Amino acid sequence: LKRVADDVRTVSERKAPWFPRKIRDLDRCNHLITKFDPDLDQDHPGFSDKEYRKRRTFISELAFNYKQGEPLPRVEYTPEEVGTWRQVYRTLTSIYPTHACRQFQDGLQQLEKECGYAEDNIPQLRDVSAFLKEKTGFQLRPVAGLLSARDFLASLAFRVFQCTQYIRHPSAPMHSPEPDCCHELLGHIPMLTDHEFAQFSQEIGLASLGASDEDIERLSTLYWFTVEFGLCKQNESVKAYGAGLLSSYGELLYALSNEPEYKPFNPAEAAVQPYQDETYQPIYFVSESFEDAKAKLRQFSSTIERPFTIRYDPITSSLDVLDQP
Ligand code: HBI
Ligand code: FE
Repeated sequence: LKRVADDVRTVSERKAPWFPRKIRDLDRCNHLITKFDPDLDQDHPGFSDKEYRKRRTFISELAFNYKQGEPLPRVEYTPEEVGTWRQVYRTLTSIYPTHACRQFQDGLQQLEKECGYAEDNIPQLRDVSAFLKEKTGFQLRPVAGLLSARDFLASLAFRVFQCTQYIRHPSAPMHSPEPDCCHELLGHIPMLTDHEFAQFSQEIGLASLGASDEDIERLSTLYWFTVEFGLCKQNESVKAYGAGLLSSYGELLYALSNEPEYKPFNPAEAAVQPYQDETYQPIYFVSESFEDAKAKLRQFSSTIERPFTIRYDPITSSLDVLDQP
């Protein structure tokens, strides 16, 4: 009898998973996925490098000990780390003029002028966060590695971007199996200086709060094909805006070659498209514009069933949760 009763429960009776309601609750959104951890993954380029792993532990501790509202920790990078950054920075910036979308290039130019972006300097999260806060209201918090999709998306709802602060292993400067500061600072941050894109990111986050595991999986796939691997039309041509592309020289060239298949961006389709996290994507979605992508995302989000409505209050950085009638 009980099972029958469970099955006929309506959406409004189902218990939603816990979610943060105020920005300080993000201190509890720190569940890591250990898939690519150099201490546990034998294929990680840093697996057998004791010094590298020690360094990683030190930088991880900064993130684990961080509490919302504290000044972001500064890291003094070693000449070897800066050397890795330089190699990545040089290679990628050489193809941005032809491959990156306009918003990305504008953002990067401002960051070079105001935030210490340069080939001989790894920018500090504290400076970048202060800059973004003034531009689009986004701020950063340090994270020790790959976060669970639920926690990662939840932070976007508060315009908080969780950022790793370590750098990839020097033996593989052009590739990293996990997010690192090259991916965050070069791939993600320039786009977060754009208002439309910032809003798009926050809306994926808001849609994720209290969602079922299945819906989190769909939203995280949608995030993958937009924020990570998205392309967009720009003056008759196609350019990249996804951070996974803009932080990977090889895939950025490949994505804009005539090899992969393109599909027009459609959230319902992108949310269930199988994807690759080990090799290049066989399929990319092309948005008309960020305005258009945002409108389509809103439409899609409204199909996610939740027993409440959420409104974000930017004055207090907290959520109003309203029960539906
Ligand atoms: N964690 N640190 C970190 N950085 C990301 O870019 C990231 C993440 N966790 C999940 C994730 N990205 C996405 O691929 C989606 O699953 C949300
Ligand atoms: Fe990313």
